[in-house]
Parts: sequence; structure tokens; C-alpha cells
Amino acid sequence: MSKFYITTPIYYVNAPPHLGHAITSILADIVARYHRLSGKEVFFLTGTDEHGAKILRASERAGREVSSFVAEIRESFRNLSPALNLSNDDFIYTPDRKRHWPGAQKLWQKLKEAGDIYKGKYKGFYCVGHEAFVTEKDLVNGKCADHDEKPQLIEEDNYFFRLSKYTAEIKRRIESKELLILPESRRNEVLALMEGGLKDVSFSRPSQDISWGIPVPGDESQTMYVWCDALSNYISALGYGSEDETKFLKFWPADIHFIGKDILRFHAAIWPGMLLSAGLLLPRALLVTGMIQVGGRKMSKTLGNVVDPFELVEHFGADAVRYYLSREVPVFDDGDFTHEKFSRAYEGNLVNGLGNYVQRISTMVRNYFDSRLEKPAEEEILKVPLKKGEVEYVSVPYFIEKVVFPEYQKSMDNLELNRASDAVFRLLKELDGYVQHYEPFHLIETDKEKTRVVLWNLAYGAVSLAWFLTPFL
Ligand code: ME8
Repeated sequence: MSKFYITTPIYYVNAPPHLGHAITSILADIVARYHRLSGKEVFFLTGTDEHGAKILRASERAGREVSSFVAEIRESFRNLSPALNLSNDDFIYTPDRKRHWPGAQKLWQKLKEAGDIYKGKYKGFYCVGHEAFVTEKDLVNGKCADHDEKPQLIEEDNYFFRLSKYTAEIKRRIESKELLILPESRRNEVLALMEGGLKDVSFSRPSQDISWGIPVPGDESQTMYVWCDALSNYISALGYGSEDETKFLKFWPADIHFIGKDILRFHAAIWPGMLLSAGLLLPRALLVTGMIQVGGRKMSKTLGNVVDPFELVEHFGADAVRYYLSREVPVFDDGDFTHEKFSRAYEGNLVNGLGNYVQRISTMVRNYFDSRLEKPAEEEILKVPLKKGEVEYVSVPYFIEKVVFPEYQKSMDNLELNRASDAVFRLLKELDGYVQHYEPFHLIETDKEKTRVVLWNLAYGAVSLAWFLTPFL
């Protein structure tokens, strides 16, 4: 059986999850479920990123001791899975000394052995919101444009990672699509970034300033930089660095890392650099999503304009949220969230479309056929073909098998999730047209046998819709 390893980012626990986290996790879940449906052995990982200045500061602001603060928020991220019906196989969090630390430290050790870690002085602007050094050109009026706050000027001893050494190889892997970056526009963006060569990156901070994190192996006076710590979750969760690396050997490399465009640089440059340095395989693909916005600005904890996924689920149910986020929001572009748009989508395609269709068909089957329909003979099915505009398809099952399924499968394989669900909802439209054409609710009065065959086709359509929608709903 072939394997399929898929991940979400590990989310910061400075505040509970919002709809932005929900969307990434739902999209990854859809892909994971699809690959399970196609018979692969899937490992789907999510988790939380809990170290660093940003988290420490959030706990201080809340007047809380950091480890109990993070544990509480971690639980709300963990609860996203039952609330949204996510099918993740595992959940990793960075303060887990047993599961995460050995992998993160082993990876550091490998980079060091490769001669790619060296000590130096860092001077620059640090944006705590980004957990990254920013340059003057990232600032607007002296403030970080994303986080609306002044970065700190920092001068300190750091360990550096020799990322520059790997520029050419990373570029080659991306160009040759051995490391596939989707969509194309993000791939070009990353390649442009590499034009001038990648710079070495700071990989640690003095422990006296940042104690909340993983100590650098062999030098307790330094704490691992959050990104070096965080990125290694993708392999520590598989047991890399533990006594039993079976799962790592089986599932690595990742088939897809799902990420938002805000963390592309880390995943397309630093992470491949680290893996090359350690002599490990690179992930096969990065799927880069757009951002959900509210009134034109990224939905973010730091900006305080968030929508609570738990509240939406409570009102509308998990399927409505999954439907909206996977279909009404473009995967690769930014999309605005408004409650009006959400309600309209819910009422339209779900309640009036799918819900109404299944309700009408099942009611008729129950009332007139005692809830049972045997498959009619082939020639009976051929007598009630599907008429689709000018074209006539020999039957509903034929149309599903020869037209809908290939389109669905191709789109899912190409990670064009919106297109795949478009194909499914087009099928629903055709089935609605079929109802209108044969009018089973009138036909039943004059020809019960023909109605039986028409309803069988419609029920077959409903079952197919359910199958196609399994990854989505
Ligand atoms: O960056 N719209 O964590 P994070 C869509 N810990 N997706 C959004 C979003 C929005 N408005 N806001 C967040 C981190 N996301 C690091 C990652 S991985 C080794 C470490 C999603 O809590 C999107 O996938 O800021 C984004 O990349 C991720 O959450 C960032 O979550």
C-alpha cells in the first residue's frame, strides 16, 4: 500500500484558534481523506508551536504561568479536530520533551556536524509578531505592516545556519519541481527571492533573553530559534531522533506541507536548507493558501479581527463551515469573510441545493416504495436517459462514471479542490434538471414502474454525491 504524509503548520498558541487556522486544517483534511478513500496509508499531522518571545509575552500579558497558559490554548487547538471533523492521525506540540525535543536536537546536531552552524553577532530589527528579523523595507512608518508595531533593535550573540551554501541546490529542486510549490505564482515569488542568493539565518537567541524554548545542544546559554524548533516538528512527530524511527523511515518525506503564504519563505528556503544539510529528503510539495481577510486585512490574532470557528460550528454545524471554507473561499487567493456571505452559501447550495434534493428523493422512495429500490434492468435504465441541454447521456450512472468522476479525480489529484467540488455541484445541478424533466412527483400518478426507474437513478445520484463529498463534508 502506498503511503501519503500530509501536514498543517503547527499553530502559535498565543490565542485560541480562529477561522484562518480552521481553513488550512480543513483543506489538508480534505486531501488526507481523499487519499485514504483512494486506498493509501495516510498520516495526517497537525499541532501547536508553543515556544518563543511571542508566546511568552502573551502569557505574561494574561498574567499566567507560561506552561499552563500554553497547555490550555493547546487544548482548544486540539478541540478543533472533533469540532470540524478533522481526521488527523496525530497532534504534536513543541514543549513535548519526549516526542519533540529529541528530534529537534538531533537535527541541530546534524547541521552542526555538516559544519553549517557557526557563532556570530546579530544586529537587526526583530518583529515579535513575525518571530523573525525584518528589514527596513518591511516597515511602514517604522512599524511592521502586518503587526502594526515597532520591531525591537537587537544586538546579540547568535548561532547562524549557513543557508547561503544551499541556495543553488534549493533553487534547482524548486525549478525542477522535485520540490513542487503550488500555485505557480508562489513558486515564482520564491525563485525571485533566491535570485540574489539566500543569506545565512540566525538560529538561536541568548537564553537569558528567551528561556522559553529548546536549549541548543552543547550550549545551554543559547535557546534554539523558534523556526528551527518549529520546522523540525514534521520529522520529530514521526519519531526522528527517538529510539524508534520506523514511522519516520516509512512516511518521510512529506507528500504535502499545507501552509499559508505568510510562512512560505521559511518552508521554501530554511526548511529545505536544513534538510539538505542533514542529508534528508525534501518534502515533495508545498501547497500555499491565501489568507482569509476581514474588511481587506488578514484575519489574525495579533490584529484582533478574528472569527471563532467554534461559534460558527455551534450555529451551523461542522459541514456548513467545511463547505464554506473549502468552496466559497478560493484556495490560493485571499478571500473576505462576512457572516452574510457565509449564510448565503449555507442557505443556497447546502440547504436549498443538496439538502433539498436528498430530502425530496428520500421522501418519495420512502412513501411510494417502502424505502427500497432494487437496481432496474439495464434496458429499463436506458429508457430514462439524462438529457443535458443538446446532449443526451445514455444514463445517469454513465454520466457520473464517464464525465463527473474523471473530472473530480483529476482535480483532486492536482489539488484543485474548488474545481473538484465544482464538478460535484454540477452533478447536483444535472440531477435537479433530471427531476424537472421527468417530474417523478407527477409521474407517480400515471406510471409507477417508470417512476421506480427514475427514482433509482436519482437515488444513485444521491449516493454518488455522498461518495464524492466524503472528503469535503
Ligand atoms: O506561523 N487565513 O503559526 P500561526 C488563512 N507557528 N490562513 C491563516 C490565517 C488567515 N487569516 N491566519 C493563519 C505560525 N492562517 C507558525 C508556523 S510551521 C512549522 C510554524 C493559517 O499560528 C495559515 O496556514 O501564525 C498560516 O500559515 C498559519 O495559519 C500560521 O499560523
